[in-house]
Amino acid sequence: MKTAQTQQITPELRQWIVQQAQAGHSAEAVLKSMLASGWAEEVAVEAMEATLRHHLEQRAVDQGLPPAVEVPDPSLDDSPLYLDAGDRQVCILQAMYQPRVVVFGGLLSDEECEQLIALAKPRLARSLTVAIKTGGEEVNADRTSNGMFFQRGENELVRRIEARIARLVNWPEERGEGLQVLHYRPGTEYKPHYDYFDPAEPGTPTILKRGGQRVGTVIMYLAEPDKGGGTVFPEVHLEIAPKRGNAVFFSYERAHPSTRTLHGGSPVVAGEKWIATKWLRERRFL
Ligand code: PD2
Ligand code: ZN
Repeated sequence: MKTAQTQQITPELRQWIVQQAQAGHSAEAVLKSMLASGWAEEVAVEAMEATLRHHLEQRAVDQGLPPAVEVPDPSLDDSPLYLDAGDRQVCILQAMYQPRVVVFGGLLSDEECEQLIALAKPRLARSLTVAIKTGGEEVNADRTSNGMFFQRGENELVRRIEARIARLVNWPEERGEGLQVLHYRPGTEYKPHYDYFDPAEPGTPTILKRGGQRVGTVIMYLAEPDKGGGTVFPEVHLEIAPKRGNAVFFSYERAHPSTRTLHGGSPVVAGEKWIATKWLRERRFL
C-alpha cells in the first residue's frame, strides 16, 4: 500500500486526470478509480484539484482571457457560522462559489451605519463612475444615486471598518480604495455592471497604475428601503436583501464575464437605501 508521504504526483498522473475529465468522467468517479489503485485519498484529492485548476487556467489563457490573479476570500473552509473580524463576530449568512459571493450578517452596528450616513450626507454629489475611455470620472446614466468617497483611514470610524473588512476577507487594508457611500431615493438604481475595469477600454491602463485591477467588492447596507433596492446577480438569479448592518462580498479573479459577477442595484421602490462600498485592488492602492 502506498502512503501519503511516498506517493508522487507525476506528469503521467496529471495527464491521466485531465484525460478522464475530458472524457466526461465525474470527479467522484476519477477519485474512486484512484483510491481503487491504491492512492491515499488526501493525495488523490490534492492531485485532482491542482491538476484540474491548472488545466482550466491554461485553457482560459489559451482562449485569450486575462490570467487569474489572487483574490480576497473569507476563511470558510470549515463552514464557520461566525468569523472573527477583530472587534466583532460577523455572521456568515450565505456562501456561493461560482460566482464567489458571501453574505455577511452584522458586519456593522446600527450606530456605525447611522454615523457613516451622517458623515457622508453633507458631502454627497451625483455619483460618478470611472470614465474608462479616459481614466477620469464622469456622470453615468446607469447610476442614478448620490455618493461620496472617504479617504482611506480618514477617521476613526472608517479605520475601524477598514480593519474589520481586511481581516474578514484576508486582504491588506492598503489594497482597498477609499469607502464610497451611496444614497438611493425611490426610482434610483445602479444598472447591472462588472466592478473590474474593462481591459479593452483605452483608459484602463491609466486606472490600473493606482493599484492594479479591482479583484473584490464589499457592499455594506447602511439603511434599508421599504421595498426594492436589492443587490442582484442576474446571471445566477441571485438577489440579496439590503438589510441594515449586513454586507455582500464578491470576488473576481480575472477581468472577464466568465467570473459571472455581473451585478446591479435594483431600483428602490419605496423608502431610501444607503450603502457603503469598498473595492479591493490587486496591489497597494495609492
Ligand atoms: O447598491 C447596490 O446594491 C450596488 C449594486 C451594484 C452597488 C454596487 N454595484 C457598487 O457599489 O459597485
Ligand atoms: Zn458594482
